Amino acid sequence: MNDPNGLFYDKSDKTWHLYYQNNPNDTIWGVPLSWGHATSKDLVCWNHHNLAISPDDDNSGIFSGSIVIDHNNTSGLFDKSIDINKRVVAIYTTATHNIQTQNIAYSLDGGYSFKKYHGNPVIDVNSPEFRDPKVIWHKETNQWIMVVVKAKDYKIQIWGSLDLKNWTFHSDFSSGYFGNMYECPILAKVLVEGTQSYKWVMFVSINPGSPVGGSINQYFIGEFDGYRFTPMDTFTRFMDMGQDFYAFHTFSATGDEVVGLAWASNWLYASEVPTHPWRGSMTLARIYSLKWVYQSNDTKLLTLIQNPILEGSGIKQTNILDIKLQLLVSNKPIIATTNSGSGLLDFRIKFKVLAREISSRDNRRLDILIKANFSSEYSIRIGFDASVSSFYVERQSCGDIQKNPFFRNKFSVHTEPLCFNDHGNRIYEVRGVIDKNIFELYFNEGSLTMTNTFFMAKDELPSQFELHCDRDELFEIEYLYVKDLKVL
Ligand code: KTE
Repeated sequence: MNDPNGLFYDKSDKTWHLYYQNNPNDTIWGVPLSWGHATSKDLVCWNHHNLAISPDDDNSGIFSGSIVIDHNNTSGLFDKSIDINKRVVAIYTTATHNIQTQNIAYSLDGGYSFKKYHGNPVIDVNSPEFRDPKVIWHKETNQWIMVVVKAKDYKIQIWGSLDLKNWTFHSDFSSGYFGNMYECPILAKVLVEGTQSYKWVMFVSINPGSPVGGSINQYFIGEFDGYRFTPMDTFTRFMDMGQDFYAFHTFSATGDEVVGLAWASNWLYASEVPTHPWRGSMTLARIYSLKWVYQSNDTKLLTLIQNPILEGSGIKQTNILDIKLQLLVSNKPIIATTNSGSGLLDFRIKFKVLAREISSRDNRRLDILIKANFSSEYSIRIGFDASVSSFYVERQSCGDIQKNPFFRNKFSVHTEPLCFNDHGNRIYEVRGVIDKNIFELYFNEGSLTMTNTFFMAKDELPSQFELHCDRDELFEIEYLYVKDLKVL
C-alpha cells in the first residue's frame, strides 16, 4: 500500500473506514492502481475488505482522493432509503500516462462498493500532473471545498462546489519547500488548545525534497474564508521529522475533532523494504490540535500537537515498568522485558535535567535502547544530550535495504524544554510506540514527532526496554512507564 485515501467515520455503525493506494498484482507500486479498504471500531485493530474502487482498464489508476458524507444529498445521488451517515461520495484522481482528472463515485452500501458517476470527470484541466483531491464541507459559506495539487507547478488549487459535480476555481496557494513535487494536500480546521478558537491548517506533502531525505509533510497555519487561504506567517513547519510519514490524510465526518494518519514509508525506498508478503503500512491514527510552544525562553510558535490513539478495546495493556521520582545513577540501567511476545511496546518518560554546569566534553546523555530478546545489540536507540538540548535516534536495518543510500540510520532533533520556569531545571517528555517494525516518537507532549520504520533480523521482535545514563545525578525521572501491548 501507499497513501491513505477516503478516510471517514460512519456515525451510525460507529465504524472507521480507511482506503489506501494498492496495486492488486504486486508489492511494488504500479497500475492497475486501486483503492484497498479496511475498517476498524477503535482505530487500532483493522479488518480487511475487498478492493473498493478499481480503474476501468489495466493501464490506468485510481489515484489518491478523499470521501465526504453528503448528509443533505446535495449531489442528488442518494434517496431517502440511504441513512444520512452513509451517503458516501468518493472524490479521486483518475490517472493515465498522459492525463490526470478529478472524478467522483458513490456508494449505496456504506462504503463497501462504489458506482462511478456517469458525468465523470468532474474536473479536467488537461494536465498530466493534477491530483489528490481532498474535499471538506465549509459550513461558514455553505459549499464543498476541494484542495488539489498541480504537482509540478507547486500549487495547491482551491475549488468550490454546491453539488460535488460542478466545480468553480477559487484560488492557488503555494509556500514552503517545493521538492520535486507537491502531493496530497489537506485543509482542516484545528482547535487552538486552551481557547474556543480555531485556525485553518493547510498540509502538503513534498516528494522528494525532505530535509531528512525523500518524502515529507509540511503545514501552514492561517485563515480560510471559503475562497482563499492566508497563512499567519511564512514559517515552514514540518509535521514529522522521521523518514516514514507521508501523504497525511484526515477523517471526514468526525465533527470538530481532527483525526488523521499517514503512510509510514518513503518513496526513496518503499519498494525495497524487507517485509513479506506485504509492503507498506500506516502510522497510528492521531488526534490533532494547535498550541503555542516554546522556541526559546521568550518566543513561542503556534505548533501542531499530535497524540496517538491507542485506547482501543481490541488491545490489552500491561504495565511492565512504573517509576515515579527517581534520580538516575550511571551504573544502574533500568530494564523491562515484555511477556506477550507481540513486538508492541508503549512507553512514556518525563525527565528533568537538573540545573548543573554541563560542558560538551562532559558525560551528559540519557539513552533508551529497544532490543530483541536475547540480543545484546539494540534495534532502536532514542537518546537525549543535555548539553545541546537535542534528541538523537538510531534505527536498525537488515538485508538489501542497508545498501540503499537513502535509508538513513541516524536522526536528531533540537527541542526546547516544555517550560522555562523551574529554577533552571529543564523538563522534557517523550512518548514512544513501537509496533514490530515501526516506531513513533512524540516529543514534548506531541509538539514534535518522529516516525520511522526499522527492520530487525529474521524472527526477532522488539521486546526489551532499557534506560541508561552516563552521568550520575544529572537526570531525574518524574515518571516512566512501559506497557506491553497485545492485540486480542
Ligand atoms: C510514485 O509517481 C508516484 O511512484 C507518485 O509520485 C506517488 O504519488 C499514486 O501516490 C502519490 C499521489 O500523488 C498519487 O495520487 C498516488 C503520493 O499512488 O504518494
